[in-house]
Amino acid sequence: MYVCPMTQPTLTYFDIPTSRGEECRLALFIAGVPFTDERLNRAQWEERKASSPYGALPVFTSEGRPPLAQSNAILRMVGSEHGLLPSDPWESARHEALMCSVEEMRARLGPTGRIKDPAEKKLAREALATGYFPEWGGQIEKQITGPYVGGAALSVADLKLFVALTPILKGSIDHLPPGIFKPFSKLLALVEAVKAHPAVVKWYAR
Ligand SMILES: N[C@@H](CCC(=O)N[C@@H](CS)C(=O)NCC(=O)O)C(=O)O
Repeated sequence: MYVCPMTQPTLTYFDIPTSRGEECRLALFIAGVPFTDERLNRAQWEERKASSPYGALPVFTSEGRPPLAQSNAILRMVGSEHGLLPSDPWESARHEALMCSVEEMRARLGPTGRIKDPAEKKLAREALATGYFPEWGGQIEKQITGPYVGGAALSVADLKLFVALTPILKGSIDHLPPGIFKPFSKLLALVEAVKAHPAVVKWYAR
């Protein structure tokens, strides 16, 4: 049985408005869970890294529980506790599979950010833009019922897609044209629907 903790839980991440920690913060906020929004700088993180479960952030801590790491596990926990995942286990697992696919996409894109040589980086990103991304976008498109992944109800998978795709759609990633997702109308409509969701608007207006 779930026992409500006496102190509010903490979501620990970096002070950046993108990526894995942001989607967890957004999910907690939308779920209406009061939480401590702990933001570490690099020096603070280096001190804590070795004692974190998997040497990476985000980490979610709640009284009486072991710390929970891995963004998808945190999102699944918040989503299933607070109605941001479907109650049907199979449909819920389909949402989780999509979140795994977003992590796979990040695993392809992330290393290109660490390429030092500008020409090499450009080539790597252009290869993703013409090969990997159109294929990935097509796979995700097929998973979307519309406007959200599961239809009318917002889920943590929608939040993850929104956070992961926004920098690309804004053209913030060098050599990734913002138009790479243009053929995927459901995907683009989903991002717009999440952006316009009243709770999401409220989170970014804080
Ligand atoms: N699979 C993990 C990946 C976590 C991850 O790579 N986190 C990055 C920030 S988005 C991090 O902690 N980087 C700092 C480090 O690895 O020291 C998840 O989904 O949470």
